[in-house]
Amino acid sequence: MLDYLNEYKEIADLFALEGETTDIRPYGEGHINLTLLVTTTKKRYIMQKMNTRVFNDPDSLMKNICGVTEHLASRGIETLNVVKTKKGESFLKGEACYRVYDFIENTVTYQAVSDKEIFKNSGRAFGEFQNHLATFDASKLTETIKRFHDTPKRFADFKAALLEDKFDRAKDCKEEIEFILSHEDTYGIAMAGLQDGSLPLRVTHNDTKLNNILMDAETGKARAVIDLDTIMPGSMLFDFGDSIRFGASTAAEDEKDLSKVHFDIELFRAYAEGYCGAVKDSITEKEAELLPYGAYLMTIECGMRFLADYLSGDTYFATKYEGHNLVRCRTQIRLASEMEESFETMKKIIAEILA
Ligand code: ADP
Ligand code: GN1
Ligand code: MG
Repeated sequence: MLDYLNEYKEIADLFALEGETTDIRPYGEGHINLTLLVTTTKKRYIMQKMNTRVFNDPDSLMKNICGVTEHLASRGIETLNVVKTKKGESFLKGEACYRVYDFIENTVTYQAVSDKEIFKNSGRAFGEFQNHLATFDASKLTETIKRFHDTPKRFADFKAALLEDKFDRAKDCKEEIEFILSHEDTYGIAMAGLQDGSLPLRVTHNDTKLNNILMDAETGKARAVIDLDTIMPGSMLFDFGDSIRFGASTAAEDEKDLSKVHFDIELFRAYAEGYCGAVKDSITEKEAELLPYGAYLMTIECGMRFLADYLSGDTYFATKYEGHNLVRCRTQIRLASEMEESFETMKKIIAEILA
């Protein structure tokens, strides 16, 4: 294994850390940044090599993060604390870019959850997070990835990857391709609503999967929403939907055995209770009506993104083996098709919760 301490100590030493660095090792299950746990003689930190291919304007990205975290901290909400470089910068700029956060201790992240209470707590926390962002001045935010949840655009990107079929992989995933192609008429509803104003544009997190929230290791209550790279204007459907996509599943996002992967309506109910309870004063009728669709949309969108990346040779999401993105795509398709069957039940649940 790579000697991470040796490889990254010089970089860690450029940050204003307390104590002497004694250990550096990879940490977590994120797909985008290289996340390292740095231990010093005094405390622990998270150091990330920022993915500047995905986020190509790190200055604006860190300005967003500093703005949002200061906004939250000034309201007494636990959030990421950016540790500056010894020169006083919010991140280290160079051929590669790095940033450091305090490690938030006594917390856990889940890759899958069967405990309804924990999932409900995460729903409440993401809903409350949404409320806190409502008072953040959106004009201060840069859109870090343009058209991030513009599903028709994602579909066009998918079709371009399919047309190119750079690695001759399309032949191995005909069924998955067919599923994505055959659902085209369902992709435009959220964008159309944002464009005609019938869905409000809000400041949203946009990547609300369960491992982007730190839960208290003892109480199971949510402590802090993390991974703030994608905070930008969006729809509530995106935040609600992405949480359901990842968390209301009976298996991990990359479970190979599809017989274990199901959309769990009781987990959906638990999350919806937490989330809707928190946003009940601001959610519009149309948003409430479309929350189930948001869950389906984020799931199939993610499926087409995984499949497009598989077809393009796995250049976007971090993968652990060949075919990892295809495995991920298959779980998303399984979930999306089960959600399609459950729309009426989901709608009923949301209506009951908001009644
Ligand atoms: P990515 O964008 O690659 O998903 P994240 O910022 O989500 O990167 O970090 C990856 C993982 O590292 C998270 O899922 C979480 O488990 C852990 N993590 C990140 N920041 C912290 C922190 N400040 N304290 C504790 N754990 C953290
Ligand atoms: C990525 O950064 P991470 O691992 O929390 C991705 C999300 C996907 C998710 C799928 C910036 O999230 O959009 O839904 O993987 N983030 C980015 O697991 O593309
Ligand atoms: Mg993450």
